[in-house]
Amino acid sequence: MADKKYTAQQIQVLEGLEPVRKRPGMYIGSTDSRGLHHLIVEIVDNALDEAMAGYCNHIIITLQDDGSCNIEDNGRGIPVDPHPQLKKSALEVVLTTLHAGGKFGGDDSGYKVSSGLHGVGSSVVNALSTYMRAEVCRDGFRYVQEYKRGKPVADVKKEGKSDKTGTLIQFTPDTEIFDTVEFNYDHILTWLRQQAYLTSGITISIMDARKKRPEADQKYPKLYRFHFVGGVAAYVSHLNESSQRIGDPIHFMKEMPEGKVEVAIQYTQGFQECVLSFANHVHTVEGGHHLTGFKAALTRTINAYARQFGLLKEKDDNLTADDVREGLTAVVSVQLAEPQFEGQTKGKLGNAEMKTAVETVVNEQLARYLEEHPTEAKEVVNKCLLASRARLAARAARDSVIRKGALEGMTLPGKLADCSSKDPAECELYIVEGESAGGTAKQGRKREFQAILPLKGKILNVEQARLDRMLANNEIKSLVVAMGVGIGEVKDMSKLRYHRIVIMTDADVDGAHIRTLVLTFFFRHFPELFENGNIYIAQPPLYKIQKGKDMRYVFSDDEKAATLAEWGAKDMEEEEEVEEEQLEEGDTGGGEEKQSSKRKPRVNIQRYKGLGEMTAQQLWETTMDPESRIMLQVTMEDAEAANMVFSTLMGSEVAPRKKFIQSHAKTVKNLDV
Ligand code: 0RA
Repeated sequence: MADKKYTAQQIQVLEGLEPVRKRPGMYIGSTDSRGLHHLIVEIVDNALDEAMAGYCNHIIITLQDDGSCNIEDNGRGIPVDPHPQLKKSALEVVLTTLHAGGKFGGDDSGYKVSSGLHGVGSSVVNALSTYMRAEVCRDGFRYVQEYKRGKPVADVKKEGKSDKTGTLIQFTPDTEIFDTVEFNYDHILTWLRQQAYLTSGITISIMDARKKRPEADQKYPKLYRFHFVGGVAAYVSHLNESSQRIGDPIHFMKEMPEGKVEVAIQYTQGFQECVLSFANHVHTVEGGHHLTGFKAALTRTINAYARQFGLLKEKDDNLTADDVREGLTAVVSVQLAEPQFEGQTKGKLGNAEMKTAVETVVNEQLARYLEEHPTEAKEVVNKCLLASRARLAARAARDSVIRKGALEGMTLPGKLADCSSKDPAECELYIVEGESAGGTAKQGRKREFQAILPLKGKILNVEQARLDRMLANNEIKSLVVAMGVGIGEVKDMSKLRYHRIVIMTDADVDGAHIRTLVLTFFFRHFPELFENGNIYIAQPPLYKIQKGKDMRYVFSDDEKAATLAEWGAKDMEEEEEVEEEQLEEGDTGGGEEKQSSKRKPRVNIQRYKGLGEMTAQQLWETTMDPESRIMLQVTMEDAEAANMVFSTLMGSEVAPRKKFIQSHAKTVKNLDV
C-alpha cells in the first residue's frame, strides 16, 4: 500500500478530521474536563458495542503515567483489510476520517447517538490527541499504526503473529485543545461501574498507573475490577446497599419492536426516590419518554392491584405517582436503533415510541410479578398507602404552617444581614457557620451584593425528616425564607433572591459536617440549585505565612510546604500564634543562601483554626473578595453518586415507618399549638 499514490479524493478524506480540531465542542460537547473524559467514553463505547454484539467480555482501561490513556478490549479488532474505495487499511479509515458521516448526529449535535456504529468516535479522539497508537490483533496477526494529531505517522504495519483478537487504543489528549488534560479517576470509575452494570457479562478493569495522582483520587485503590452478575438488578441492589429493602429487586427485560427494554425495581423503607434511566447506555439525566412510560405503568399497575385485592376501597382516591415512587429505587434501560437525545444537556430521550414500549412491558410484567408474589405485593402496596396517608397528613400540617405565614409573606429572618442590591444575578448569600464568624463576615463583606446568614449549630438532618418537621426548624426556615423560593408544593425557583449561595464553614470536622447537612438539604429539596450552578463552597485559607514584608495566605498543607521551601524555611509543626525562627544551613546552597541563613529570616506561620480567628479584612481578602477568592462550584454532574453519598452518610439503616408516624403525629400537634 505504501507505493500507492494518493488520489484527490483520498487527500480530501485525509483532511477529514480538520473540522474536529476546529470545532471540538461540536463533536465532544466541550473542551473542559467533561469533554476530556468524553474521549474515554468514545473509545470504551466502541468496545462496549463489541461486548453487546457478543464478541468481547473484557475491557481494560489504564491511566498511564505519561498522561495517556490505554483502552484495551478483546473484541474482534478493528478490521485492517484494505478499504475497497480508499485502497488503504480499514483501520486507518476508521481512525482518520469522519466515516459513517452524519452518524454523529448532524450539525447541531456533538453527541454520539447510537450504539452499533462501529468505531464511530475513535477518529474524533484521534483528532484531539497529540499522539495515538492503535494495535489490532486479528486474523492471526498483530497490526500497529501511530498518529499525531489525527494524521498517520506511517502505514499500518504487521508486527508479528498473534492468536488473540482485540483492539488496544492509546491516546494522549492534546493540551492545545483541552483546558485540562488531567483525568479524574473518581469520575471515570463512576461511569465505568455504571457501564458494567448495564452490560451483562462484561468485566471492566481499571488501573491508575500515574505516579503523582491528584489528591482527590488518592483515596481510591489504584486497581478496580467490575463484573456484575444480574445486570440492572445488581445495579439496583448496589444503589440500595445502605437502605432497608423490601424484597429482592424485581427484574424484567423484553425485546419490543421499538427496542429492548430492561427494568429493575426495588422498594426501600426510606422516603427517597432514586430512578435512573438510560438509553443505549447513555444516562438520560433529564429523563424522557422511556421514563414517562415507566412512571405511568408503575402508577397504573399498583393502583389496579390495590383495587383488585381490596387494599384500596371504593371510596379511596387512587395512589398518586408520588405515592408509588416514595422509597423506590429503579433503573430503566432501553436500547433502540435511532435514539434522539434532546434537552439542554442532550440528556432527555425524545423518541415518543419508547413511552409505549416501556409502559407495555412494565404493565404486563409488573402485574404478573405482583400476582405471583402476593407477600411482597402487599408489602409494596401498604408502603404506598402509607406514603399516601403521610402525604395527606403532611399537606394538612404544611397548610397550617403556611396559613400561619411561616413561609409565605414572612419577613426576612432577623439574623440575615441582607445586601442592598435586589438583582439576584449579582447577589450572593453566604451561609456562615456560627454567630461569631457570621459577625466577622458581616463586617468584612461588600454589603451591596453580599448577604450573610449565620447558622447556629447543626441544622436538622433532612435525610430523615419530612417537610412539615423541617419547617418547624428555625435554621431551615430562615434559610428557605432568605432564599425566597418557598419549599415543597409552593416552591418557585424563579424567586431565588441570590444566584450564588456560598457555604462558608470552618476547615474542620464540624465544618465539614455542617456543610454536608446544608448540601443534603439543598440536594433533597432544591436540586435545581446544583443544576443551575448556584451552590459554592468557600475556601478559607489554612495558614498565613509571613517573612519580613512578604506575606502569603495558603490553602493547603502542600502549598504551605511549597511556600516554605521557596523561602528557604523548614516546614515545622507550627504553634498557633508562635513565631518560629527558621535557620536553614543550606547543604547545597550557594553563597546567597548562606548569606540569608546568616540573617536568619523570621518566618511566622499562623494557622486559622476557624473563620472567627480572621479579622474582617482578612476574611474579605482571602475568602470573600470576588477578585481574589477561590470558590468551589458544586455541580450535579453525577446526581447518583451524590445521592449515594448522601444516603450513606445521612440515611438511617433502621427507619421504621411506625416510628415516623408517631413522631409525625407529635409534630403535627406542635405545629398547631
Ligand atoms: C469496525 C468494524 C468492526 C469492529 C470495529 C470497528 C471495532 C472498533 C473498535 C474500537 C475500539 N474497539 C473496537 N473494536 C472493534 C467489526 C469487525 C468485524 O466485523 O469483524
